Amino acid sequence: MESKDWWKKSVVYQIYPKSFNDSNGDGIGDIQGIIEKLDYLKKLGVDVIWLSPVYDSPQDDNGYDIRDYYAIFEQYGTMSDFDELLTEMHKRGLKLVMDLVVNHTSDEHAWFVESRSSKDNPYRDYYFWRDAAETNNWGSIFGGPAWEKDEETGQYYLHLFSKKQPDLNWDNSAVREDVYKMMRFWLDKGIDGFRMDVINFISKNAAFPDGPVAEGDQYGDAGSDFCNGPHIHDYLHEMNQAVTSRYDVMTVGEMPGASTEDAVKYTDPDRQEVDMIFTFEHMNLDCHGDNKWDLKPLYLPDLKANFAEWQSALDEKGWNSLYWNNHDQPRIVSRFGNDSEAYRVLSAKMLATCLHFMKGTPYIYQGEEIGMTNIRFEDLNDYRDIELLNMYRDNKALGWSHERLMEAIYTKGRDNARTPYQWDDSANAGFTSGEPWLRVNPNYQTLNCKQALADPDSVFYYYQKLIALRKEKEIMTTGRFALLLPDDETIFAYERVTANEKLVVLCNFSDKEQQYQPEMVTAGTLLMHNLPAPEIGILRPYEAVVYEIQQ
Ligand code: TEU
Ligand code: CA
Repeated sequence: MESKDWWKKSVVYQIYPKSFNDSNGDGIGDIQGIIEKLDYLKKLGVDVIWLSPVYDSPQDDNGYDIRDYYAIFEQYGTMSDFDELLTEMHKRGLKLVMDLVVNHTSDEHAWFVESRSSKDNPYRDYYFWRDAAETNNWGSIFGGPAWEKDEETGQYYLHLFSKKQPDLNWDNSAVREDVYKMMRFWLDKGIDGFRMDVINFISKNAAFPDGPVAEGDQYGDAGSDFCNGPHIHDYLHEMNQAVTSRYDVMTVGEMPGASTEDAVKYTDPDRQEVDMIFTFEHMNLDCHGDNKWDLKPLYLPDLKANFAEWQSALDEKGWNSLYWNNHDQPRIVSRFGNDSEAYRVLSAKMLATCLHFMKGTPYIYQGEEIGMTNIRFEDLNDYRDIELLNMYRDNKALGWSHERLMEAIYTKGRDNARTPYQWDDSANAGFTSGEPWLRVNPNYQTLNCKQALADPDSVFYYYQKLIALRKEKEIMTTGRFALLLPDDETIFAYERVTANEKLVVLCNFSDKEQQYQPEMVTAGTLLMHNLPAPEIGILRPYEAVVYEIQQ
């Protein structure tokens, strides 16, 4: 019998359906396309698939704007395609975690269509409606004000994301009950859990006070007036007790702005809220403040210190997710590695080593396992993501040069992660026989899954080994983390310790040879390495080594 916390030993693979595999030539990935690739995912060795939203949606935010929680987006397929996917996954021992997007719906959702129709409609309070004087100075994360005037009733509705993503009013128990009912519908189909979209935003201070406006900003900082808001723990506990605790499932909450103190509360099993969360702190170290587009180089000791803080904060109680990539983040080999011809494969393996030997559940984003890279499309019209297109518009108006704007997009744009999966060197990387919805990265001729599967030294087989090792080495799940060489600016070193053994992990994040004290690994046996014949005390450019030491 599988243990209740099977997710502590699992490796999760995220599929962004629009870009994964197109089975019918319309240029859009789909569910049948995913089914075609399940044997590939089984070969990789992952245990769980996190599937980004496949629900009916007008696709304003690529499915994170849901129009009908009980239907499949027609270009992804049908409900019977979904049922087939779930059956085929379970046949292969793969679990399916769906994306739960309930901070907001699409403005085309029936609830919002009703709600906006009149002030006394029974669904009016499913969303936040206010007269002009009662709105506040918050901005939308996708640019512009967070309040949109609706001509029908002359009131404004709140949208933390796009105008087509109105925020649900979780203070209304009818909203909560409708969400729980929908969750049970999917859980009763047999899915194995939920990734919960910006779930720590669902509780707002409904007085909507203005937030302080930082120097140079246009909108107020909401602080805990929507991020980790007033009733967030009550609502997550209620959801746990009413729904998720009644199934053998995993839950991971996406939580921008959550600190380690917050995370201990959210993931402490005694509090019965969620199993783990996605932190954003390590993803906000290569920018000034919290403006991802205001670029600054990563200072490795900052990254090390942040991981160490999260590893120790959740060591006794709670659980970490571990990720470099997802559909909102640029590709890690281009971001913290080196995607040049000389170092792409090597640095991708180094980054994988650095992450997968930490304590927590690792998440692999589609293409990360073959070292897919960022793109640099010259023409802004080749981009599709609402967030980066709005940023270009807004910051151009603030005087940013085209060059600075494009560099920000090349470095941080979400489309970096959303270019079609590169299956092989045929037209459109084998993703589609039609016109892809987003251009394929031009490097697909040499960087693709077919090539990786044919090369025993590829990033793919390195990930396959890392994933297999997690099943074999209990210490990867239970060992206590301790950071080593905290001030070193090029080596990320740490150890994992149990009563009778330890692992020492050393990763060179630079393109120069580095040295370390040989006694750090004496009497150790080499467990993992990304270059042949490592020399103790020396790390070649982007070299990663892991030693196992009995104690
Ligand atoms: O993302 C939450 C979120 O805040 C992101 O927008 C992130 O901060 C930003 O994109 C960093 O580049 C979730 C989903 O993952 C994202 O795809 C959605 O756009 C967003 O919520 C709204 O549903
Ligand atoms: Ca398709």
